[in-house]
Amino acid sequence: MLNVEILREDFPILKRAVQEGSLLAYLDSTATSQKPLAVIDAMNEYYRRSNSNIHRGVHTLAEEATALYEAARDRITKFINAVSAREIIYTRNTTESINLVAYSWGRSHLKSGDVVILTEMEHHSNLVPWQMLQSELGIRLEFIPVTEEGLLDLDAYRILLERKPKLVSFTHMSNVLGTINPVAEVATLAHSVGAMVLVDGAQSVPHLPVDVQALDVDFYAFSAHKMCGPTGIGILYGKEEWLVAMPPFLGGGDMIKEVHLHSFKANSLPHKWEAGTPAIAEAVGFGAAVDYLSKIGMEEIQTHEHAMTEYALDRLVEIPGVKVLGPTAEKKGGVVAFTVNGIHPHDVAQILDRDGIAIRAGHHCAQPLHEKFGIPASSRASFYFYNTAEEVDRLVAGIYKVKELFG
Ligand code: 7TS
Repeated sequence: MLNVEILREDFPILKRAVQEGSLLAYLDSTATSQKPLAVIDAMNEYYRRSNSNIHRGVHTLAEEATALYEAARDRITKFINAVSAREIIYTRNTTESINLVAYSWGRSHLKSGDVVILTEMEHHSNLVPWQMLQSELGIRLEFIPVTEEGLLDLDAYRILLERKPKLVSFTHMSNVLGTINPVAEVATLAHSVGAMVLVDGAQSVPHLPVDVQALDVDFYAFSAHKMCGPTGIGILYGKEEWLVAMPPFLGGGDMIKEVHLHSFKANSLPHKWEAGTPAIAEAVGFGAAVDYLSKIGMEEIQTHEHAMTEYALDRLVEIPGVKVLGPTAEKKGGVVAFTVNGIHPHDVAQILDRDGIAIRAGHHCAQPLHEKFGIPASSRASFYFYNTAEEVDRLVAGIYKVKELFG
């Protein structure tokens, strides 16, 4: 069992009063998580003590900065059980990681008529890069349907596989429905027809144990800022053989071995994929975040969030006119999107904010999924290990208040 009250002490922002003196109830970690002192202090200390550019100086600070940057990569490698740090590429975020694959692998491996399979529950980050290739190269996009319950329709997927896709790209966990998809099963089926597999792990790596070797995926993308780390840095995991073979994404300093007026030789992994001065302090903060999460334990985090989700679902179904999207707690993570009959999600969020309760409203960058369910938008509460049952109670009381205000 997590000692949530003790863990909350690590997050200065959770002590903040917002709006008319109400204590913050932060129920929006799906958008971005809050940051513990361990991360804030690591970045602060880096700037105070070791700030320098990396991989290019011989002076002490340059060596320290390089060591810190690479030590963080080593921790991230272990955290998702990659084979080696050469498979861990720093990017800006999940979005950039997916764009890197679309740009480099997509443009060198796909041609007109090739099929790429996505799902109806994707974040725009895993839709638009492929739509861009659709217009540019004439690839064909197919979508695994989402059932009424909010699960992937695997029977329909098996039929889609008969079209011999080149790639299957899908989210590990939906940022709206909370659905946790059977990644290993989807990947095995994809590989059986020779397709590559890319997984959007933006919502899974922060909330459950992830082992990329056990899942046997080709690419896996995630962001630091949703897992207690800073904004501006993310990861693309890729199997070494693909990362070696693919043409570079961005060209410039650090990603080269040698450059002549008319040619260049790309650097070895992982540096081939990191052109220009990277987010060094952010990498240091990312490493501290991974240490922090590892110390708590990803299983424990998942168990706590499951309990929160179960409790929230129980309480929300009590409220007349409230409809929750997605499956039961057993099949999802700590994301609870809902509608309140006759009241716009933005009004729900705005009124909750008056009592310090932070939730998100809108289509959550998953507009096609909302279209599928015939709604323009939803309200969404999401949980992390620092959330409490009392905050769920405040959410529920807040929704009753919203209903009262709107008659
Ligand atoms: N994929 C999923 C499943 C996501 O939830 C998000 C962000 C992204 C990709 C993009 O991550 P980024 O770090 O590149 O921006 N999701 C959300 C959200 O649900 N509310 O705000 C951001």
